[in-house]
Amino acid sequence: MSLAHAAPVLPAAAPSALGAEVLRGLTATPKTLSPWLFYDARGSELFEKITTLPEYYLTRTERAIFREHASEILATAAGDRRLALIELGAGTATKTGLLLKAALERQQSVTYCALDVSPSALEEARTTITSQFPGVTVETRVADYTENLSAIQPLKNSATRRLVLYIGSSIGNFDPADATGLLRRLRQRLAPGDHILLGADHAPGTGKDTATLLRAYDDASSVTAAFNRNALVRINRELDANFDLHAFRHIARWNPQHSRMEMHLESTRRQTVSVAALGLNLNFSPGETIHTENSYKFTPGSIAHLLADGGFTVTHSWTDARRWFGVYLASA
Ligand code: AVJ
Repeated sequence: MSLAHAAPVLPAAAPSALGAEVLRGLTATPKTLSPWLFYDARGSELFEKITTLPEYYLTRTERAIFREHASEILATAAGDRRLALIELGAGTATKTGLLLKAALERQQSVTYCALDVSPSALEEARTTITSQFPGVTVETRVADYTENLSAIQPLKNSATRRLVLYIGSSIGNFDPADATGLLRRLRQRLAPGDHILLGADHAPGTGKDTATLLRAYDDASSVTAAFNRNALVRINRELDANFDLHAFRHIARWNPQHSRMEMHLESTRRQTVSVAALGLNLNFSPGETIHTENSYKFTPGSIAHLLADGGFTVTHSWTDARRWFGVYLASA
């Protein structure tokens, strides 16, 4: 059959998850993009670099808490049972080693189930953990834990308790209602006596000033700025857009009403950007921003409240000497 007279083929509307998100977010007022967009290969690399910046205290502070308290954390979660560990958004699982080591000091073998959307990160996690800790059986699940927690199945052996690791302040990316929803869905998959270990960054107040937070999200070497702009780099490449990277400024601001750090990309001038793959033309006025990320900051009270809404009870918490970061153990 000849196609010579067939109707012209129109570009499929938003064929990909990225296309759907760009269509939704950049045609909204105000313009927004979801932070998951940052994490292509380059963005994941930039984030890894952020975690080693002098200004980004979060990763090293949480690691120091684990270094000091891992045995106590594991002992408290275990009680008189064996533990199985599950990690949400495991990534390459660089901080998890400290907890696995402490688990292996209590029991000869440990199963560790790592969930992440990135197959390559999970393979890296498997390789490092199995070589470092022969006693750990690594299971990996490629899954978006915000949509699918089916990797977490009831245990056949009731002598084992589960400890779900949700560390690194990842919870901070969710609005309170979404965070509560996620915790509730997780709670449904757990049994009484199972625990969640939640790492949360603390709001400014006693011991931490707002300037410390602003520096953590707007570092002197501009790695965070590059991480933020990477959302546009990715849209240019994957959706054939023409964002001028020099015409969008990285902004980090503290929002005290919502107790969150925000990242935006601010248009430095009036401009029109085309996203060819979506057949979209976007107008920006000078100073208009794309809101790219929220990072909620907590107090011990607000975390206890959030966990309670999710069906968990905080039993113990640990922090650093400056109280900049908190690690919260809560029972199902
Ligand atoms: C990976 C969500 C915990 O919010 O601090 C780092 C991401 N954004 N610098 C955070 C991020 C800017 C990070 N989380």
